[in-house]
Amino acid sequence: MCKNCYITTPIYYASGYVHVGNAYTTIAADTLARYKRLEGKETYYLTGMDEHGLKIQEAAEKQGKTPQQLVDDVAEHTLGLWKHLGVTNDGFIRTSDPRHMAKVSELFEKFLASDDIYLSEYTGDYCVACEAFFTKTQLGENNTCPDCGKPTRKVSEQSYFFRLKKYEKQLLDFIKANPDFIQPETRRNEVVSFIESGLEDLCVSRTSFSWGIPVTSNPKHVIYVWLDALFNYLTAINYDEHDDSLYQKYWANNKEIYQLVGKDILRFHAVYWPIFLMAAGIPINFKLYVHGWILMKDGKMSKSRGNVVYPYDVTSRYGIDALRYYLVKELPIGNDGLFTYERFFERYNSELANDLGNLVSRTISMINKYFGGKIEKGSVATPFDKDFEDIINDTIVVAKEEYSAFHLQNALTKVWQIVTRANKYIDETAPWVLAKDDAKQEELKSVMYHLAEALRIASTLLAPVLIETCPKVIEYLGIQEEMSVENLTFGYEYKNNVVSSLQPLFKRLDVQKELVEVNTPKVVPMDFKSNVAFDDFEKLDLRVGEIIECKKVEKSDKLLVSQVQIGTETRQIVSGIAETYKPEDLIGKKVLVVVNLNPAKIRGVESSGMLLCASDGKTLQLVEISNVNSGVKVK
Ligand code: ME8
Repeated sequence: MCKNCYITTPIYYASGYVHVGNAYTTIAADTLARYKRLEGKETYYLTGMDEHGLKIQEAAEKQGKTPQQLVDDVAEHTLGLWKHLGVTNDGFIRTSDPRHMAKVSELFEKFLASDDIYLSEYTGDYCVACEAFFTKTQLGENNTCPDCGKPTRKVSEQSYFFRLKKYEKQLLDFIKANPDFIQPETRRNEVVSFIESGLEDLCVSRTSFSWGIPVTSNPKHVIYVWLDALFNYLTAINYDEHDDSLYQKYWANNKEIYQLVGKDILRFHAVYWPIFLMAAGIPINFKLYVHGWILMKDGKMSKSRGNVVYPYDVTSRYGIDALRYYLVKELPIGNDGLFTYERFFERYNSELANDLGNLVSRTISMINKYFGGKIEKGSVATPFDKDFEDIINDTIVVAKEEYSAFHLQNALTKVWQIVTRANKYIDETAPWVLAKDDAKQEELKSVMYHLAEALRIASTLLAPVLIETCPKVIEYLGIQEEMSVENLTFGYEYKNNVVSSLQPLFKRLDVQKELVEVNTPKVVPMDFKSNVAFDDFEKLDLRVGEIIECKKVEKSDKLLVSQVQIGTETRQIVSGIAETYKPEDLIGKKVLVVVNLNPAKIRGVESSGMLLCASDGKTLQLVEISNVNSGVKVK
């Protein structure tokens, strides 16, 4: 059996913050990675950020940031979130990393040299949100994107193309020879019929924007974001570097590679990615595991619908385990799941607080009460012991298979059989009755031992999901060894006493009260940045400026370029305010300007300073001032 395991999530678009829907892939991958480590596998878990492309460039313009500032902010936020959610990634690749960029440039040139990429002219319908062209037959009503439903735009440009068609047969043969390459099977069938309907060569460069990896031999082109992004899975582990030991270990000589993706990005991973690998002569060693979406009552979670729930909204009140548990339990393999607070509270109360939480506190308190905290096997069995033991041992086998097949929901459901069976076992054996009968002490011991074993085994198997709760239960049972599923079986010898008292693991929620709470607009604590010294503040030079000229930046819906009079000087400043202001409305306005920011090029236009705006992300207003001459200091 292979000792190494490589697990990847798609790299997240750095255009905005992660919500509970797209957090799913990372939590699911973390669950799998934690499980594989429990199996004793050397596991490398990679996630990261997708930082190039028009989508990012436009999001940055909208926020009045440079793309680099935006991706730095989002990457920092996302890393903080993963840490908060207990995500145990080993690598975090960012596509703006110079090492990644250099390798993708090299690969592009290699594809040009091998004639896998050629130059031609392209006109097509492009979706900015998905960074993808679509053919007429793929488009939705009114030329909308078939994936996200947003309007597409016509884009026409001289472009490089990748010869996908050339690899059509080779890819089909590969998929047919490797039936488990794409899972579940429904997704595999979808991919096969997509390929059988005929592949078209893929446009792999853009000239209409600049935020991306330039083509080395023709730098007015930037490399298509998917060609750039997909190679993250290899550049992150030092593919083709001087020291490529990680690549050798986790890719070249490894057959246990899980690439997890949501169904929206199936085509990119099941068609383009293997073809890129074939062209580059890199083995296709991975298997693709495709999951569905977490939906809200009114459809997919999206900012424009206003139905977004962020992970912190949930974890700040109900804890990390509750969110992880809900998401993993909610998504059946191959289908979509739902996020509603009603459902979340229902699961929290019935499964976490009642089934598991109560089982733990009842078991520990009975072991204390009847045997002073000691767990012993007991020489006389009750009539229910054998059946209970069989269920536990069977669960171990099945849950392990389910985890490894990335059937996470099934794994949880299976382990829960131990929990529900244990609660039933308490009712069947009625330990409080046995306790009153001196002749039944050995049976009582056996009951307590079985319950402890149920908790030990269930906690070990649930540890990849309930990352805070399970280690606590193991500690409550007095077990000091590291958890492992390698030789997990009924029959542990307990050496230490259980803890003498414990706090409830999950406090029952008052559903009505919580529903009011989550539906009441929050008094959100102000996310002030940390303090700076006065000296640092003084480094900023803020002045009054008067806009004397203003026009739109070419090919941009969001940017205006203004000439701003600041005392005796005139500055050119680019601002992301075109959706709120017409150029002619700004002439004569007196505004506040940061004059000593390093000059930057935004969409190729030099900008030397920044106009201050108040913005909540939806509306925006320039900070104006009157009765003060331009050039005057603001302090
Ligand atoms: O797709 N429910 O990034 P991303 C479940 N940058 N999963 C969801 C979801 C939902 N409601 N919404 C999104 C990208 N996802 C590209 C990947 S890889 C070379 C480039 C999943 O930030 C989505 O399917 O839009 C993907 O797996 C992950 O969230 C990141 O999505």
